[in-house]
Amino acid sequence: MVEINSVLQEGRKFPPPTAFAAAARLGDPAEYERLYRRSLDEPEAFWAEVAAELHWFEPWQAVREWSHPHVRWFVGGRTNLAYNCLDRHLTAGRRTKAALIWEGEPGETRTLTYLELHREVCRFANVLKSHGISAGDRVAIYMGMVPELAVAVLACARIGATHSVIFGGFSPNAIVDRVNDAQAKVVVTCDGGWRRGRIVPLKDNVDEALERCPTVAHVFVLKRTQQHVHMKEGRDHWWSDSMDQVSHDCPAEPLDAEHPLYILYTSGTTGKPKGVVHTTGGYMVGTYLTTKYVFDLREDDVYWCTADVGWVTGHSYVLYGPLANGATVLMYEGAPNHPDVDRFWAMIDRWQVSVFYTAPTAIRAFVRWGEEHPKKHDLSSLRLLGTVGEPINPEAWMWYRRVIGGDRCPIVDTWWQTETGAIMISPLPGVTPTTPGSATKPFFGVDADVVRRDGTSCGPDEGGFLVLKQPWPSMLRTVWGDDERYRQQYWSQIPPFYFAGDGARRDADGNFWIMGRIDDVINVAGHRLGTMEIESALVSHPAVAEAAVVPRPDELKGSGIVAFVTLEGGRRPTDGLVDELRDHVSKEIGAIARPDQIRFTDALPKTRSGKIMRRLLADVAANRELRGDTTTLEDLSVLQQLREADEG
Ligand code: 7RM
Repeated sequence: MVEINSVLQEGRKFPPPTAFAAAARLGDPAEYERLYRRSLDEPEAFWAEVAAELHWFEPWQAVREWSHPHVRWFVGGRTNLAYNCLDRHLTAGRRTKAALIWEGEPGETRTLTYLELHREVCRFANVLKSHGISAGDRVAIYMGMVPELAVAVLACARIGATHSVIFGGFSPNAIVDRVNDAQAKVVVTCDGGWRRGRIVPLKDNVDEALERCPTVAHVFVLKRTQQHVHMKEGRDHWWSDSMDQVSHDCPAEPLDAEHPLYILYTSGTTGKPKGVVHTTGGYMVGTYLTTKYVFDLREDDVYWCTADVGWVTGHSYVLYGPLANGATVLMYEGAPNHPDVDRFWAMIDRWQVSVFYTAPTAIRAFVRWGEEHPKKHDLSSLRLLGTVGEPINPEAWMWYRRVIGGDRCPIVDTWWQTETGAIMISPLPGVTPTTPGSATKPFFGVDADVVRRDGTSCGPDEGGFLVLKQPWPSMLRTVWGDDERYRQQYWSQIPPFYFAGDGARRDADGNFWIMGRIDDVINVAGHRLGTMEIESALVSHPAVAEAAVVPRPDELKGSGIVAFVTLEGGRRPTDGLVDELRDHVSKEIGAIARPDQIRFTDALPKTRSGKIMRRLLADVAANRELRGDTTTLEDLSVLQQLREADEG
C-alpha cells in the first residue's frame, strides 16, 4: 500500500564547494562513511568517544540501557551541562573569548566573555539557591531574548533545577497551563520586552497568570523596558538587587546523566500541551556533536541562530550546543523588520557573522520583501547557511543560496523536533551533496527509515512514515507527568519504532525528503498527496509568495484541494491569476493536484515559531467551527480576516 504519493521533482545538485570541503572538520567522504558506519554498528563505542570530549565528574558504568520505550544514556555518570558550556572553556584558552554578543532591538549592544557569562551564571545560581531552589525543583523562565535569559537557563542547569522556558510571546493562559503542569516554584521574567518598537508586557502577563498558579513562591524581575510594573511584596524581587546580594562562587552540581535538564511544552493537535522532558548527559552529547559537525564550527566563527530560546531550536542551537563547543553566539532581541526589513543583513555585516541558521518562513518573508535589502550589505563573512522548522520549498532554497549565500555557502537543511532534542537528518556541509528541498542524510547514530503502516521499509520514492529505529542520546525521555502519553504518542503508532508524525520519502540516492506532518496529507480520489508538494509548486510561480494547501470534503473525490495564497508585493488577485495558478500546479505536478479553489489572503495563520496552522485553514475551507487549540497562533486577526473574506 502506498501511504503518500510523492510528486515533487527536483534535479538540481550542489556538491560541497571544494574550498569549503578542504577546510571543513569533515571534508573526506570516506572518513564520513567510516564514522557513520561505526555510529550505527557500534553506537555505544561511538557515543562513548564523543562523550569523552566533555567533562564528567564521575564516569558512566554503561553507555546505554534500552528498555523499550525507555532509554538511559551514560548510566551512573555524573556531569553538568553548564560546567561544560562555561567552566570547561575557562581553562581551555577561551576565558576572554566572546561567548555572547547581544543586540537589543532598539540598537544597544553587549558582549559577554566566557569568564563574564560564567560569573553571571554563578551569581544567579546562588540567587536561586538562596531562595530555597535545589536540584529537581522546576523554574519557569518567561523572558525576552536578553543575555539574562541565557544566564537564567544556565544557572538552572548549574544547580540541577529543571527549567521550563515559556516563549515570551505567549499569553497569561499559556503561562498558567505550563507553570501548573510543572509545579514551578519560581518564575524568572522581565518588566517587558521589545518587539517591533513596542513593549511586550511580560511582568503584567506573569501577574495575571500567577493568580492561578499556587506553587510559585518567588518571581525574579529583570528591568529591561523600564516601564512601571507592580511588585508584590515578599514574592517579587528585582534581578539586580538579588544579584548584588550573592557571591559569584558557585560550584557546578555533579548531576546524574539522567537528571531532568528541562521541560519544553509543545502543542499537541488536541488537548493540553505536552511537556517534553530532556535529561542531562545524552542531550549534552547530542547537541554538542551535531553543532560541531552540522555547523562545522571553528574557533573564530561568529554563529547566529535566529530562533527564540522559547523554542527547542533556541535551547539546542542558540545556547547549549554552541556554548558546549565554545563558540561565539550572536543573540538578537527583536523582530527582523525593525527598524527596517534589512535588520538581519545589517547585523550580519556589523558582526561579521559566518554561520547563519534560520527558518523557511523567515526566508519566504525575505523573498517577499525583496532582494534589494540584503544587497545593501556586505554578506561576504558568511560561509555556511542553515534552515530548520519546516520543509523548505526549492524556490526559497535557491534564493537563500544565491542572494544570501552568494552562490558560495553550503546550505544545511536540518530536520529534527522538540522531541529529538538535536538535529537528526541534515547534510554535513563538507561532504554531503545537497539538493534544494531535501534534508539529505541521517546524522551519526541516527537509524532513520521511511516505512509503511505495517513497519516495512518503503522503496525508493515511495512516500511513507518517517521513523527512527534506534534510540539516540538526545531523545526525549517521557512526557512530564504522563508517561502513558509518551508511549502512545511516540512509540505505539508504528510499533516498535519512534514516530512523531512526519511523512517522507527517500530517493534512489538515499536522500530524505520530508513531506510535512502526516495529518497534512490530502486524499484525492485515492491519491494521497502531501500538501507541502502542492504548496511548493504554487510558490514556484513568480506571483506567489507563500501558500498553504488544505483538504475540503468533496462528495466525489473524498477530498478537494483548497489553496490559500499570499501574493508577491505588487501582484493583484484576479480571476485570470486563479486560472493561471491552477494550470501551473497541473503542469508542475499533474491534474490530480489541481486546486479546486484558490483563495487569496494577506497573511496565513502561523504558530509563533512560524509553522503554518493548516488545521485551522482546513476548518475555514470546510466552513466548520474552529476545532482544537488556537493558543499558539501568532496573530488571531489573521483568522478573522479569512472568515470575513469568506462571508464577503
Ligand atoms: C526543530 C523544530 C518539529 C516539526 C517536524 C517537521 C518540521 C522541522 C524540518 C521540518 C521539514 C525540516 N522542532 N520540521 N525541521 N520539516 N524539513 N528541515 O522545528 O518540534 O517545533 O517541530 O517541524 O514537521 O516534525 S518542532
